[in-house]
Amino acid sequence: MTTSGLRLGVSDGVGTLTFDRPAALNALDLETKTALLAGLAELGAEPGVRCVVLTGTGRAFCVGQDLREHVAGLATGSPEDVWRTVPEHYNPIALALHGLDKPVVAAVNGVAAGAGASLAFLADVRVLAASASFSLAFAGIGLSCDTGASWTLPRLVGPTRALELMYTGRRVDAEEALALGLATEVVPDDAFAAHVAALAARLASGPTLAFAAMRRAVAEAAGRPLAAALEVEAEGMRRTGASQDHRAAVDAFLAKQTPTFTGS
Ligand code: T3D
Repeated sequence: MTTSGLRLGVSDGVGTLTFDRPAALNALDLETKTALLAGLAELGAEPGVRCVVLTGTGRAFCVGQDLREHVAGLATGSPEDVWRTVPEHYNPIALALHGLDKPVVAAVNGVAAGAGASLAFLADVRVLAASASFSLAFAGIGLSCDTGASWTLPRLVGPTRALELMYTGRRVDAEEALALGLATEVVPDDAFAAHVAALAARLASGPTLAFAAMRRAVAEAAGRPLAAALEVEAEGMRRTGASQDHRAAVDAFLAKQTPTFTGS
């Protein structure tokens, strides 16, 4: 299904959201932001979707805010109207992505800039095509940062490197992204689509409940003392320990068989 600048597809347990405005390097206009928020809600609520992939069409992943729309808004409306997009779109999108109870893969097919980079940083796994790159870009247009970059980036690369990347907005190519910990893996361009499909299929056939509990535990642990993290872990273990997936997988292990996970 295509809604404005975004395509949503579901196949074999994998929900894919594809930015599809290649002529604008998949910049986020109002329609695309609205569709992204709705798409995340739809995939999040669909139990048959067990892994979510975010990717782009053409030579970009996503280059953040559509600056043509932004400038047109500043020219015709009040600045307050333009800036409402942060609390009304970018923040809910970041929270929706972060709050999904299934693995999220950013398949970074090309350049990811500004809020486009921030979206990728919110994923659990960032697979980069060899020709892909990141740019924090915000400083280049005299802006701060949004869509969670102040929260994700220091956690990924440490505060000093995070500020260096934000201050300069410089291009970080795929190999450097891997070295910095911004990329989980880098794949040659011609093998990229097949690699992402295999990875997503693998995650979608995994123990969904356990993945969701891990996702939550890791996110919650980030800003909490050890004792609180241990409580979240204990609750996750209690819930996943009561699942059919767990029982079936333990039985399969003892019988030297391969488990089948159903997400129940
Ligand atoms: O209220 C609010 O809106 C606040 C929200 C802010 C959130 C944000 O995301 S702010 C950050 C916005 N993004 C940027 O500042 C990135 C700007 N783009 C770039 O720095 C470069 O284009 C790239 C590094 C991403 C890629 O460079 P390059 O050399 O590969 O391509 P290019 O030639 O610069 O761009 C190609 C076309 O895409 C060009 O259009 P044209 O001349 O072919 O008609 C360019 O204008 C267009 N384009 C690139 N980025 C954007 C864009 N069009 C609209 N919005 C963009 N963000």
